[in-house]
Amino acid sequence: MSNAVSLKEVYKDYFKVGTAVNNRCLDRDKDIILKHFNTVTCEYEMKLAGLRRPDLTFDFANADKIYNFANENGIEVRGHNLVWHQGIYTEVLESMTKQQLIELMTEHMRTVGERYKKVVCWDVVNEAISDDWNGFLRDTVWRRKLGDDYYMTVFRLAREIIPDKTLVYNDFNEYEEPKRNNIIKLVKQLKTEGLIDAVGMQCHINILYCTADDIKRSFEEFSKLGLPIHVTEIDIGLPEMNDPAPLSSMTQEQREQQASLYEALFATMREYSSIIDSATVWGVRDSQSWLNNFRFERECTALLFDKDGQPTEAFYRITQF
Ligand code: 9MR
Repeated sequence: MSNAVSLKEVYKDYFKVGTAVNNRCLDRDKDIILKHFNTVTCEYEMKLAGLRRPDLTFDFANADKIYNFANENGIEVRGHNLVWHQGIYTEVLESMTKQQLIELMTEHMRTVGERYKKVVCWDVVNEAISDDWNGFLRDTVWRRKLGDDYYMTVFRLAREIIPDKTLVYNDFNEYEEPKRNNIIKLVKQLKTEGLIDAVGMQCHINILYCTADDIKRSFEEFSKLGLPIHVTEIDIGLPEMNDPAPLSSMTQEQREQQASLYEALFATMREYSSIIDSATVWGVRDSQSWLNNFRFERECTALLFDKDGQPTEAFYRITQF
């Protein structure tokens, strides 16, 4: 392993630093995780379909493995997630009545609350806001069954069943103004009933769509909510998502832009560190990233460690300031 400085050490006076882990990377990347991160999020294993079989019976094996690894090593676990339009068995949920769905969620929250006592927070509702800027909510099975205020219902349940957890609303493309305004609208509604404790800004950004100014503006606007911020899923994609260009065609200029944007993101987070709980990168090394399989297969570089587990240019930029 390289003798690079430890990320969590560098950031110890600012915020916790995290990574998304899964069962496949846990053994391979153990040393990197232990050296650099003090919080982890399960990439899949704590989602509804990660915790349950298609007949909805529980299978805790995968989530337990990560939870136990984290506990044995004094690493915090973020709970991700309770209600989302993916990571579920849509057809099974679609066949249920409203009452059955509420019972399922009640049982689900009670079970994960009791089993994963040391999980500090839960992304209670994930990605409820529509990607259509003129709309408000995304169409999901939860919304169809529980109604347009389903996120209020779900947060009320969570407050009652897992009262000791930090309850988070988590969403992406928060750097786009129209989407951000909708996220803020939803968070304010939750706040009126005291149902939310923190906001999750995912931070999946891309050099083509997001500038340092956009980043700064989003932290400024979210800071006005008066809630702590969890930066939950950082990665900075290089190429156009719809362009199947191979990695080798990326220009030096684009790589430089990526490193600069990482630098700007972490500088902005340091500036807002009084309200930032944690900054989590969405994966340990590049070969793990969901971006490798998003829309088509392509080797991506978006994280802080490359496919060989070596620190990237972005890593050096965010640790030298
Ligand atoms: O990175 C995750 C990938 O491995 C899973 O297959 C996928 C579906 O469960 O979810 C990915 O993570 C998503 C996260 O849970 C929520 N925000 C968007 C992330 C990237 O799709």
